[in-house]
Amino acid sequence: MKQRIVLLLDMDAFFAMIEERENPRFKGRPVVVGADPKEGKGRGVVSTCNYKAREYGIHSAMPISQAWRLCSQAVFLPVNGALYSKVSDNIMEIIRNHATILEQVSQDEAYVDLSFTGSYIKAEKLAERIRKDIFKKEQLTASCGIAENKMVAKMACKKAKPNGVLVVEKDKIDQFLFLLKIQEIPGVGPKTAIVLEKFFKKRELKVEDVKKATREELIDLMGVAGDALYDKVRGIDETPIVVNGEIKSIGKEHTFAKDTRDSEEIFSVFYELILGIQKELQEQELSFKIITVVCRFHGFETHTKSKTLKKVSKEGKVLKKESMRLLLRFLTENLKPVRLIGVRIQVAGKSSK
Ligand code: TTP
Ligand code: MG
Repeated sequence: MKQRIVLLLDMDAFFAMIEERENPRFKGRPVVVGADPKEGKGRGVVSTCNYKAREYGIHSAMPISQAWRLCSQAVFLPVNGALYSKVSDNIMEIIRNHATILEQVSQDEAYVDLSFTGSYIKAEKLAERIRKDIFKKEQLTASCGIAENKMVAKMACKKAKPNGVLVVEKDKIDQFLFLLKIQEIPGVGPKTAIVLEKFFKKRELKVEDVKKATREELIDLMGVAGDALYDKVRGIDETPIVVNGEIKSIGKEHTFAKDTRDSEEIFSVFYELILGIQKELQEQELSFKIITVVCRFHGFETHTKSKTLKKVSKEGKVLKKESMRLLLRFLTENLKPVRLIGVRIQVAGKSSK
């Protein structure tokens, strides 16, 4: 069976980092986003805070009055939901430019299927490219966990934070889980931890301790949650990535390190982009009808050209021929150096085999 590679990308201190970006004067200061602290008398909670504020013990869901007591000199800001939603959409769009199968699980977090890269090394390189792209376009940092399933990817991402990537290969999962506290397994809260501590007659349980119980014992203790926990402590999770909505388009783009008119360079990069799309088309058995090529020239002048096919196709050679034609038209019509090229197809549906 083909190896599964799952990426979990989660933005760092999401709301707070957006506020820092918008207000450079807050740089280096603790920033808390949430309810109004009203000089310590405020009600409501902290939505999030930056990493500087976390050094004072402040965290999400903490009463805002407590956050005030911990660090009254922090910058306290209200939640600007409309702005964060817009940024969230932009982030998801950036990720979609690199990979198609994506499940957004919250405003700042998405699982992405990177199995198509074929190896953990290539998946890690792609994760770095996505992070770089997000930073370039939004001046925000993201962290990534990469593993063969969603649960381990999520745990790896947490360990990679802030601004990092952690890959946990399949044969390293046991080692990764070995010394973690049982509460670090997603879904194990304080109440479950107490139930387990009673059962094992031991405090501060590690994942390794819980592995000593049989499946039956855990089911007796916790019902279906116990059944799931038996697998979780072994790093087993077969939950699929559920794409939100339908896959509407597949696109790839490349920004040249230096603006160029070297047609050999331009066409060879373009060909790689086409191959990438072709691979995804085949893997997901999709067909297309509209092809769009984008070209950004020196000075940020951006143009797109599209071709609508007479009938739906799933053929890589059709994609190649038509998109190369569009690119050629760009290069003959405009003689400026090229900064970015991209190609996108509008998915028409599942192709019949
Ligand atoms: P998280 O990803 O949980 O937190 P974060 O991005 O602020 O920090 P990090 O991932 O680096 O640990 O949540 C994303 C956003 O969701 C967060 O910026 C604010 C919001 N949020 C709340 O409003 N209330 C909460 O209790 C949590 C956990 C998050
Ligand atoms: Mg986050």
